Amino acid sequence: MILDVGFETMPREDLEQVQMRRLQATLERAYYNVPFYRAQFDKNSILPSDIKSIADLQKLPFTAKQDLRDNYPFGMFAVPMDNVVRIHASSGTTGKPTVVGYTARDIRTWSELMARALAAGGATRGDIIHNAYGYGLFTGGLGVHYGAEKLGASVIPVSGGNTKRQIVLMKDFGPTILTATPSYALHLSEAALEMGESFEHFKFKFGIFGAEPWSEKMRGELEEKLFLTAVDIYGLSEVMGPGVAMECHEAKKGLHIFEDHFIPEIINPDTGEVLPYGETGELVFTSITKEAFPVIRYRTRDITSLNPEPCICGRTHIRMNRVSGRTDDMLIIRGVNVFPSQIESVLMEFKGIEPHYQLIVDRKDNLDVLTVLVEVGEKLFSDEVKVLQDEERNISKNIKEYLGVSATVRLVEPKSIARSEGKAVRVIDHRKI
Ligand code: DLL
Repeated sequence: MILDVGFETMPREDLEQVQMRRLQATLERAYYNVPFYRAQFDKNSILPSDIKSIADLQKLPFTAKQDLRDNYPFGMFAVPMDNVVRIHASSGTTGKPTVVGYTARDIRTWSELMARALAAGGATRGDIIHNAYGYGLFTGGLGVHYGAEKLGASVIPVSGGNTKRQIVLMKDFGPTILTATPSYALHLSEAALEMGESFEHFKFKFGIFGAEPWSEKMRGELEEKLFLTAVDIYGLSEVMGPGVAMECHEAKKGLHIFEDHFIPEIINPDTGEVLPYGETGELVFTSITKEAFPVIRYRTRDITSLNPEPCICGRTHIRMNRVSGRTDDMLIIRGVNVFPSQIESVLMEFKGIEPHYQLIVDRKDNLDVLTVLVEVGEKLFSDEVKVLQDEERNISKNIKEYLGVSATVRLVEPKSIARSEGKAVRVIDHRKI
């Protein structure tokens, strides 16, 4: 269902006018209220009024995560703290967290966008949403929560963890929409089976999965194991939280970016050059309605491409393809670039393999060594050692063939790789330790 027909199906010429008006207001707000942005403009001898078209955005420098860190905790806020009603933070793997703030109006905007996103993913006001994204500083739990209430659906604020209780609630309350990271969703299906239950007997229709990269193969796996339609939701704290972009369940082919609030660009991550539609690179966002925490040309580090083709759902907003990884998740193994999601795609080709894996990288005798640990299902595990060894060799061969990198594959016991209740940890890189 299209919740906001006016904006979501707006002809692109009109949309561009809306964007331009909102962009101008954002640039003014940033320039006059955030010393960092003012310095950036001044350094380039630009005034907000010099930006007269969307293309002019390219005259402005990028904003990077480090800039947010340098202004920790509240230095990037464009309103006085009196007007900030909510703070979130994303922890990241190194250093201080990135802190973001919202005014009351920002929270309303976010709730509306999340309501739109849930509707695009198949939710209606008649649905019961089992929200297993973590509540707290992470934007997932509260983002979905406010959107669900705005939509008028019933939300179960279960958060991540306490997995057995989640299964009991699913059985008793009969929720129809599951919101969780894809890795936690798989873990839930496993836990249900262990408890003698099955998602087959639950009432879920749609699963709205995001917050970490997942492959098309993983979609198949989730749909099969959870008996629902799986759709992709994208967002990041710096730009707002979940609900920056959302896949429509009608097409399930890329995520519509809510362009009346965010302007996307794709750049070459090495040179900063803006790339045309269809080319893969780093996603960059400019927010055009946020009050407390505007971002101008923010480098997300997420790798994707933009698809301007019209969509069968009727939305006119451009689609971004599934995020294949982050520039900082990319492993360089003996000079070859590898994303965990590419390994995932190879693994998922094999029958009897479970979608639980971990990549261990180390350096031996000055050479990078990649070991792929992957769980096998009970059935394959009970086979003879030789069968398992053959399978390890076959997977390794395919990784070499498709990705050009040598990897030692080790099939490990069912359930031996740690499960996450939020974002899965796919890579352990001992070279960095
Ligand atoms: O993960 C917001 C979110 C919550 C999105 C719930 C979707 C659902 P952060 O913790 O700031 O915010 O992490 C943002 O997670 O830059 C991506 O690298 C990754 N990410 C988020 N959604 C997807 C997705 C939330 N659908 C970072 N596919 C982003 C791939 C995703 N990666």
